[in-house]
Amino acid sequence: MQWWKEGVIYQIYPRSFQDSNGDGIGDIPGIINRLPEIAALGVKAIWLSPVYRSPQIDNGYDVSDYRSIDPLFGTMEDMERLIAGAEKRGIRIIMDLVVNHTSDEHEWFRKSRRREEPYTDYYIWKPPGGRKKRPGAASGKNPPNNWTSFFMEDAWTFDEVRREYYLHLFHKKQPDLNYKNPLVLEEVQGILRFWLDKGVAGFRCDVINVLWKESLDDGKKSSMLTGLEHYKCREGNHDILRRLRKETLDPAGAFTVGETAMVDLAEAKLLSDEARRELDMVFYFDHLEVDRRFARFVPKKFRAAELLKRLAKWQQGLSWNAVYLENHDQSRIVSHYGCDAGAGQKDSPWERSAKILAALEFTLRGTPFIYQGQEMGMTNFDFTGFDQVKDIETHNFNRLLKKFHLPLWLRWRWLRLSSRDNARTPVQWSGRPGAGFTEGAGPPWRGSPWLGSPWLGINGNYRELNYETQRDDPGSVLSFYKRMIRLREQSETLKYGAFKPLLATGALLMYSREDDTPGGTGEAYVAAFNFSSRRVKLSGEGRVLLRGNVVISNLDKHGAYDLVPALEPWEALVVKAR
Ligand code: ISL
Ligand code: CA
Repeated sequence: MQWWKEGVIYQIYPRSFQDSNGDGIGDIPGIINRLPEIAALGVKAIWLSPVYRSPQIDNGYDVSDYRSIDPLFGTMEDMERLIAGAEKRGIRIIMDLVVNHTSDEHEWFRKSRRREEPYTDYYIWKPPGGRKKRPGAASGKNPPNNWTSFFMEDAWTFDEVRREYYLHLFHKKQPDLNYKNPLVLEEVQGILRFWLDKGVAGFRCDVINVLWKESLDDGKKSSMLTGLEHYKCREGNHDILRRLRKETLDPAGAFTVGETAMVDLAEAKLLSDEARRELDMVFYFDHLEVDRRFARFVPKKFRAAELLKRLAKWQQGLSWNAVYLENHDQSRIVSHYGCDAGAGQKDSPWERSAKILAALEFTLRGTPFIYQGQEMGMTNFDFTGFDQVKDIETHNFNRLLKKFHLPLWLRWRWLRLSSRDNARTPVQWSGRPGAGFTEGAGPPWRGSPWLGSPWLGINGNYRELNYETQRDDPGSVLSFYKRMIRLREQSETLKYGAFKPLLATGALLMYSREDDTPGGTGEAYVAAFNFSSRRVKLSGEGRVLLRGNVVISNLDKHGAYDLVPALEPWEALVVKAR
């Protein structure tokens, strides 16, 4: 029995979780102070977004020393106290492994740009491009190829010291490591061993499917990422993962979940197939882009039938799923697929739809991940303009859209929905100024420059929507999450049963989870969801399917159910059909 199939994993984005020293930035002592609340949720592990030393260009996903803790977050002793404190509560710690790239302030890069051995080839360096000026290259630039970055910029930067270009699939201060140099893989093995020796249980592996750049040839022009075909899920990448697994991770019994950008089902199967010993599971994005174009950036109409089709594809396509609805890069799911009207209010569309999404997550097959604040229904930010946004991805995309002369109102409409800052506003622990996140001296929100103000604005709905108002309310979103976690833990069918799509029309979707193993219990649950603010009638077929004893209702319905005529607005209903 693998622990990571049995339990729930809680993601913490440290800088927004809990500040303990009044500088307006979350830190590790703050997390330690909140271990009782995390344990009360009933999770089995914490995935910690990066706390390593970093210039913080990409909020820690730009690492300058993998073996030390950034002073913003505390000390190595704090980290060791967190690991020990969590373990005392039966909670494992999973670190964020960011090794597709380092910070340009990492010692390796500082020496590589000076051609100091053995670091000269730790990164991907190339002289300026061919003799003819590359079409489309910015003036004065002559990059080795036409690749673009995930942050909508050139993927190459000319270094004045080495007089060559270096590759960066993200920010120019995040140079990509060169995995064709065997020394790089050895360094990564050393990082893994360092943290495994500290007692961590495994790793969430950042963009772990783009490590191997097969060639540096020009890419096919693409709307999103020119060059992707040369480095996404290449055979060399699989070899790297198998080696890390065989030589370091398996001997330590370590867990891994890969974050695999732009991955398709066939690639995800290869990466997470147990027999191939690469990753235990992967984060894909398909189910969160039902109402989006160009990955998650341009909105389109949400259709429940499309969501069910994509859920079924991955639930039935992979032997095990990482089930998640939020993380530090995604908008808040209650604002995305739910409705955040009446945020913080009892029996509002917000409360119902936050619960409908919890019911969805915990009746899917796979390891559930909860992102900090999701358990209390935190919503997208209430910023009113780009001046309040900190995320570099949002600002870069805004700059790109400006080049295409999109008006400000349209740019803001799109980007306020997709900005990663939606998930990064401070966790709302109480209704007091600073939302219980910080007691900093500065004004309690909007991230003003004074010391002690939160690094990013606190959502103005913190007064009504916060942990304290929900903790002791049996009808709260938080209490509903706790019930879902317990229900799943107690049900082998909800954990391991087969996923079967049943029907989806308009805003209504239904599926079942069944123990159809030979000699199994034959137990089956049927789940029905109304993703709309309108009452939805059930068809004859739907009524027949949704029969049995209620086990989950976000409207507190219970008892035997037969021939249900309709679902109320934002209603989730799960019955034990047999
Ligand atoms: O591809 C994405 C999913 O739509 C992008 O959101 C995301 O940037 C990409 O998957 C990589 O994300 C990870 O690596 C980045 C870092 O900025 C993100 O926070 C991290 O989750 C670079 O380290
Ligand atoms: Ca702090």
